[in-house]
Amino acid sequence: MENNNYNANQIQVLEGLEAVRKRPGMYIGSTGESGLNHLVWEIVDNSVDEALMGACDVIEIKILENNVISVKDNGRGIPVDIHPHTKKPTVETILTVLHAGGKFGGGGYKVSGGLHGVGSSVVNALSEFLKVIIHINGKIYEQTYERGVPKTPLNIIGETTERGTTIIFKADEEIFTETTNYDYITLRDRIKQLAFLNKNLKITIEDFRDEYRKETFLYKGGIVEYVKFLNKGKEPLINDIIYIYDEKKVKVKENVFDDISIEIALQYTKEYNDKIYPFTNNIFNENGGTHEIGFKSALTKTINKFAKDKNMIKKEESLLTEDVREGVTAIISCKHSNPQFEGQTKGKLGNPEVRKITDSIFSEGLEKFFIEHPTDAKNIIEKAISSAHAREAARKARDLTRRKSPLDTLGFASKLADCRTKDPSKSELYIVEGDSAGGSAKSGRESEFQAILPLRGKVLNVEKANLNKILGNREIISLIQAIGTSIGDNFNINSARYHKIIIMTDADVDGAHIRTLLLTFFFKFMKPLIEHGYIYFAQPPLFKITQGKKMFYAYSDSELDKILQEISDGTKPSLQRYKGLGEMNAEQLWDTTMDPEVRTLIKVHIEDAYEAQQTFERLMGDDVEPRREFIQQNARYVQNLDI
Ligand code: 1YM
Repeated sequence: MENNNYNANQIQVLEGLEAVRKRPGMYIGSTGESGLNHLVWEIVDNSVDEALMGACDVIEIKILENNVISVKDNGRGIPVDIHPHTKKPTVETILTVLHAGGKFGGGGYKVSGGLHGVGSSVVNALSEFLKVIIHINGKIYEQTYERGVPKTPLNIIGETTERGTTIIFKADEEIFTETTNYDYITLRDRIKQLAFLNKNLKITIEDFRDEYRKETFLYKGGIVEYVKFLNKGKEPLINDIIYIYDEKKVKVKENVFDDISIEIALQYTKEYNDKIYPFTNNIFNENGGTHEIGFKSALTKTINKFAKDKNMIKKEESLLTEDVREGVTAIISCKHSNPQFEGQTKGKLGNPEVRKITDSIFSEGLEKFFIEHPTDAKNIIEKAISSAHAREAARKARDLTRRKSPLDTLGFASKLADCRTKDPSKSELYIVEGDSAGGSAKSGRESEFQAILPLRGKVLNVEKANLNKILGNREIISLIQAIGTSIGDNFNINSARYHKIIIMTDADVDGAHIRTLLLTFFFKFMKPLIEHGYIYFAQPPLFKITQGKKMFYAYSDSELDKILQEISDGTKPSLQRYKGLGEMNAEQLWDTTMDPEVRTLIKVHIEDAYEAQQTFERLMGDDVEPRREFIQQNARYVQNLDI
């Protein structure tokens, strides 16, 4: 009877191991490098689980010669007593029977992270050899296996005062045909992450292959230090790293409870993107899940509540989740005794109860932080408000560019006089300062391929504009509509309606200012237009010289001198200085500035636009001095332009 049982078990074990060796991918995902690394994590996870129970605080990982891996912990040691069901030592059962891990664990707070929760027996089955050494109850036990099959009984090889488990194994080249070579950096990075996620756990990694190296990771601050590490080199918006921890027991049925803990660390930086990293039982959930949803809803709710209480936003307004997330770096670490994942890779946590638990733990903690740190709270809320404004402005601009008709619900018509050709490579758009010059340009143009968009200079000029305001400016909106590429992330160069966009402004301070604003706008929102060389400056003349029936135009002072000299004999010429484009009639504007046969266009390069952007930022700052400088410089600018 005993004997039959033994044989029956033995057959089951062999069948189990054979199944793993036949279809390793089912158990470790692949037999490539990721599967190879997986072997290490299956073993390390058991040590980390022991640390989670508070029974271990040091894990040593070694990559030995020939890519042999050794993992050692100072936990309780895998039990060596005879298992009642298999009649063999528990450790041998753990290492030879599939799915034995949890079942034999005897309950308690056990959270396990392995890909399919299959653990050590899979590693054993896929190893050319494996040795387990256990220090327990004053004795050292040892057993070796080959391809999952025990080669020795569990022997006592000495005495000890220590406790813990060591597993040494070599991945089987019959299985891992691609490579059995471990990449130090890959293993090191995950080990570092594990150390961040488990505060006070010391993990070392040593490489004994070619060049010896060793690194030790121990973070007393845990995920607080993780956030600090992720924000290195970024300017913080608040100095503190907010830290919140709590745990809950959730009744599943009579006498059965799930243990759930939620640990969150976050900090705001002055960046615009967010980095929210959710984990469950030390596994990164790339597709988020219920813990992340709970976190985001609590963040949004708490910030809105505080902003309203402090009258920073109106009662009927609210900040959206994307507003409050701007610049946040957060680690959400959930530990759950019975996690339910969606998708094979554990990419998404599914447990529904976790959403509410995370929401309530985080809301409560964040509100407490806000009350204790009102200045930080104010800075965070202000950042979210400015993000909301930028979003709103960008949305408006996008909506407008999507509308087909120039006359729309906004109740204003674009003043664009379009050209007839629909071929962008032949089309030109003149952006003209002022309605009167716009009128001349419209009459003087070659309407087959030249389009005119008059801008009311004053509107732009008085606009002490931050860019949000610029985007709300109807002149700018007309411009976006006319060009057709949309802006920012939605920009598409292929839908540009003109391959020449020509800025035609007066050669004075106002003109220079408008040009600066336009370039800044293109630089910030339609940069590729500049990079493709689609943006130009028109070059209107500064002087008209008339002598009898003859007419000359001078585009600079030196050119004027030259012309005056050339015509010096004869009747005295009359000289007109153009103060603005508006002083030219349609014919003159065509002859001097718009006729492709004679005009000169200045192509704008990205450095010009960058310069304009810098100028713009200086001008819009609080400092008066740069504005004075700008005005002074522009006396010269007018002349520089003509060179
Ligand atoms: C280098 C790998 O496996 N350590 C490890 C594993 C176990 C324990 C301690 C342990 C767990 C429990 C009780 C329990 C495991 N034991 C089992 C089983 N390091 C490594 N350290 N006593 C010791 O979970 O109750 C499975 S894993 F099932 F035998 F208890």
